[in-house]
Amino acid sequence: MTVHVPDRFLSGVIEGFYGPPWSRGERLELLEWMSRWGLDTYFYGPKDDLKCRAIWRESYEPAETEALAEMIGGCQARQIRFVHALSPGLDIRYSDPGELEHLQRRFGQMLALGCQDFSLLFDDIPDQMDPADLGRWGTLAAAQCHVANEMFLWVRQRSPDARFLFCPTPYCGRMAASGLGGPGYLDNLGRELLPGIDVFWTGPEIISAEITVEHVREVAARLRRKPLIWDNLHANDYDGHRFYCGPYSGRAPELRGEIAGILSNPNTEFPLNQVPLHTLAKFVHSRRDWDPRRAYLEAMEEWLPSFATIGVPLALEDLILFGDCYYLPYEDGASGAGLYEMVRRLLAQDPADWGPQADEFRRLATRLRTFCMRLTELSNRPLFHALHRRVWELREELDLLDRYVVLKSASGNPNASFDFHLPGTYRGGMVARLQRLLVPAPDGGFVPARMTVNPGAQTQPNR
Ligand code: GDL
Repeated sequence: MTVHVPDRFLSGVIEGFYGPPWSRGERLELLEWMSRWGLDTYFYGPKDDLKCRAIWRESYEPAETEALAEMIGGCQARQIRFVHALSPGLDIRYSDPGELEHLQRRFGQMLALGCQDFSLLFDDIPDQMDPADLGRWGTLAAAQCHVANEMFLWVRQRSPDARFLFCPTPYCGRMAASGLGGPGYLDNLGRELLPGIDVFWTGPEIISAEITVEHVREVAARLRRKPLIWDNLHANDYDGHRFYCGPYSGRAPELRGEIAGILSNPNTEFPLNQVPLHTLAKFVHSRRDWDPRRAYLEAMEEWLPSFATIGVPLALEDLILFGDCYYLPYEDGASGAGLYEMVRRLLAQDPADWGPQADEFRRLATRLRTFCMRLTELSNRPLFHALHRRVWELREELDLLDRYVVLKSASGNPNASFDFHLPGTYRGGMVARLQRLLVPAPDGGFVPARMTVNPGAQTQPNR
């Protein structure tokens, strides 16, 4: 059988994060966004759909197939490709032919629902194989290629135009450089994986600030195909305190010619993804004048109606100030960065020298705090609930800083004592104490905080 190599650029969304999968209503809203903005692929692979990963051999029950069929139909009605993913890597026995039968039964169930495109994911699994598999295949890459090639041919016989996407065990530059998956993993993949199969790649890192043409060309040479970008730029499942509503950025438009497509795996909380996905679509369709900040400002303007309240409307410039505080993993938006710098400089100085800077900070902080407080009035309750806990935290920090600045300004005494939260309440708890034991260093490593022994039995780092 000759296999045709896909040439259509894929653009769209991966539901592939850890945490609660999106609801039916959210997925249908996503399809509306995608068809409005021109994104063509929806990838179904939530890590916490047990039947995608932990118990991948088990078929879906009728209630589950009903929801999936609805989604497949919704995609077809809008010319959006629906890709179904299985992650068998946690416990698959590569040399057991019965495992291929399980995969075929699972994909067969999805084919019967109208799904035409499939994926096998081998991310986030142990890179050890059992001795029987090792004896038969020699390397993890060879074993995975065997399973993927077999499944790809099986799918193509039933769905001749199928896209078939494969996620390797080392799926970013850092993982490959560390030898994850065994020596020569990517080169083996390049040689042994059939040419019609697309291979996912997240860039130099799992969360890549930048993905350059050069980087992608090197990967393509090893994989012997253009990689398909699985973009975690806006994923937030690895840190419950954060979310990202900044623009799609750090990728030049020229990149599009070097890859098989871009699928974004965004924030776990669906309502927080409007600007990330809208700006991704703008990037995909942009010409040479691509400007992420401009795309962000335009997308924020379109997001503003979702912030309708039961009272006085919220202002766009306040939404932008707020969004700038939750911008991108490695970057604050301009006004968020300005606020941080303002307060950082203030605290580094003797309060006696603060002058008008203290008032300037207080004005900006009050504006942001008021915006945070007014989010409780949002008519869109799912949006409010998605924001609520992080916003509460921002508000508490702004409150704390404001009270600190007021106290120190009034007393003129830098040593005046400052009692605000009952010890052990706000920022307390075991996890917070653990976090204070190792502090981040500028190179991304962690170093022990200076320790003092608390006579009350707990050992705590200096604050
Ligand atoms: C990952 C996981 C992904 C997760 C993301 C961010 C891939 C291929 N896999 O490593 O499911 O959401 O990091 O935490 O990216």
